[in-house]
Amino acid sequence: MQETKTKSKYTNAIHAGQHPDPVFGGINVPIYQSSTFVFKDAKQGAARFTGEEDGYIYTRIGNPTIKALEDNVAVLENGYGSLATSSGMSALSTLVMALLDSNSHMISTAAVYGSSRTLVEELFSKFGVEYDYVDTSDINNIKKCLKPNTKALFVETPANPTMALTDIRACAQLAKENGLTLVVDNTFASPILQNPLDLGADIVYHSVTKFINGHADVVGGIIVTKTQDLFDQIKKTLVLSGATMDPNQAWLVLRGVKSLALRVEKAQDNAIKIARFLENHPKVAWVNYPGLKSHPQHDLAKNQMEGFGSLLCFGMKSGFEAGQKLINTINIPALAVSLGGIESLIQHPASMTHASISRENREKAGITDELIRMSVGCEGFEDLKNDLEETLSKID
Ligand code: LCS
Repeated sequence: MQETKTKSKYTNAIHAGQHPDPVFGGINVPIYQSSTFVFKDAKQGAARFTGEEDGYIYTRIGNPTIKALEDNVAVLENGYGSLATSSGMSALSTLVMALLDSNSHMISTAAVYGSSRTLVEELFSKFGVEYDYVDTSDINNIKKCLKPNTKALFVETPANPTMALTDIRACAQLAKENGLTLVVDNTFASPILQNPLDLGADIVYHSVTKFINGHADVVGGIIVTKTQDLFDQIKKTLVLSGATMDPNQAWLVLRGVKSLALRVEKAQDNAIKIARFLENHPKVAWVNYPGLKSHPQHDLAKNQMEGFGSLLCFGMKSGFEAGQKLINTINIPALAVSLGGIESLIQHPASMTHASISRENREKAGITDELIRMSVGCEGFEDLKNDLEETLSKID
């Protein structure tokens, strides 16, 4: 399925999977806003359904605009193929449905996006899926939870919102030894900075709402598999569950992805400077950013990532109240959830993105009340720094 694997990520983000409109030569893939596709005759319709003939049938099963996005991200992640979904959450629910059943067990990173955990704890548990959420930054914690019916290991690295990392190569080894499918949520790194399939993972998925689209105007998800077998298994689940993407959504994401490498580069250049600024600020107690030497897994970040990204979290010396004051008064970063967009955002995970997790589980996962998460965008660094400096100066 791949075509431009050997080119740079700048080139692939712009060109992979993209073909000019075959009718008029328009440079962008058109929005094929059609729910269904006309067959020349009954024989052709039947041949499309059996798979004897390639071609489109119905948009839930496949659509040329969605396919262009899928081909693009498959190349960026070095995968066999990819499947676009209606949201990041539907990418995850499709994977759980495809890989697990009422007799099986999964292990996952504890500090994942709040709804990702709640989905399994509250919804899939109703269908008999067993789970353990552990600190996967220590491989021994995963080993301790292995059971005869463990089928899949879900890892989010860097983790939302703690920025803890998990060693993907070590997990891949463990997964291989124990017959597990290793799934990595690569949303925080984006395909520009980390390619889990190259490190031994079987499946990678993204909330494309974040970096891949990058402009806070689409909710979407994507799954990339390493093999055709996994692709076929997941495609069947996705087409049946109907959690597919819409062509309009796909077209917007195709527009966003063209600048992915540039946005990631600029945002992380800002983020490392912001992280250093905060780390040296007398009112800030701690900063978690994989690019700082103080990050406990800084070496792992250098080893498995091609950059440190643009998400960070921190706590104020005077605690929760000071953090709340900061997010209420800061000017440029908007007080809003989501991340990975061109604009900076700031939020309070314990009461917002991770509020659906019990306090006990949140605290065990390191998501304390004082933790503030910032998604650093592509604004001018001096503007972001001056804004933070001025805001901090007004907080006790
Ligand atoms: N995976 C990660 C790492 C996420 O951060 C999110 C959403 C999802 C999956 C789900 O994707 P969605 O369905 O929203 O496209 N994270 C959010 C966050 O931290 N703030 O708002 C949404």
